[in-house]
Amino acid sequence: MSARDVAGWAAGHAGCTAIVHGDARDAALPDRLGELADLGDCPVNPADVMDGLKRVETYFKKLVAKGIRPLSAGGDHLCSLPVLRAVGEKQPVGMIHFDAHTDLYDGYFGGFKYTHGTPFRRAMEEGLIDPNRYVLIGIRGSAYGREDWDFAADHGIRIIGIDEFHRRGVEDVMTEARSIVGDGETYVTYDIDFVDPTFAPGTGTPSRCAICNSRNCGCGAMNGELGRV
Ligand SMILES: [Mn+2]
Repeated sequence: MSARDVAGWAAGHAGCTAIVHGDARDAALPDRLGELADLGDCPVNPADVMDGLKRVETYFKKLVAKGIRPLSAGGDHLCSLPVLRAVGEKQPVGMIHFDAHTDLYDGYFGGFKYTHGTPFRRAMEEGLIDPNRYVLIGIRGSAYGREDWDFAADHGIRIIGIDEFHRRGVEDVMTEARSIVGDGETYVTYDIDFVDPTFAPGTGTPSRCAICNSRNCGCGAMNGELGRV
């Protein structure tokens, strides 16, 4: 499907604004590297979490069915769960996860199952992620226990904590991350608290001793070469 087809499809959906940049003259622009369209905001329900998840899932399943590789931004990390339900529906995806926290808890805030701290535990339970192609990078900061780390260890999920990240450096860590996910379909997710709060203070759970801006850009560049979302 071409970008203009995507735009036409998006225009038929209430609330979607499609923008296609067809005449980019700078070869470095993303538009020259692929066919892109801004599909606007995904429908949500701010008054009902479970209904909101269903709406996001339905929206992204329509995109995936049309052969579109989605790139989404915004919301808290629970928003990744319905996206994974779409991209991992036919077979589990690999995952590179940049974050200060694992978001692999079973329950949060007294046992709630669908929160920003639990999305990837649910995704694992639903068979959406291949644990052997799953790597978390930058983990540190506050925690409520070791349950999430234990779950990761029990399932063979690789955690590269912030101390190891600093010791080895961007190139070495990303080389390992790319070898873990291999050539299969891979979902890349990025929590803003991966970056040190000195540079990105607008997050609910700021965690110090993270990476500076230049190293952050290094991770982004190496993921750009990965070429799949
Ligand atoms: Mn986080």
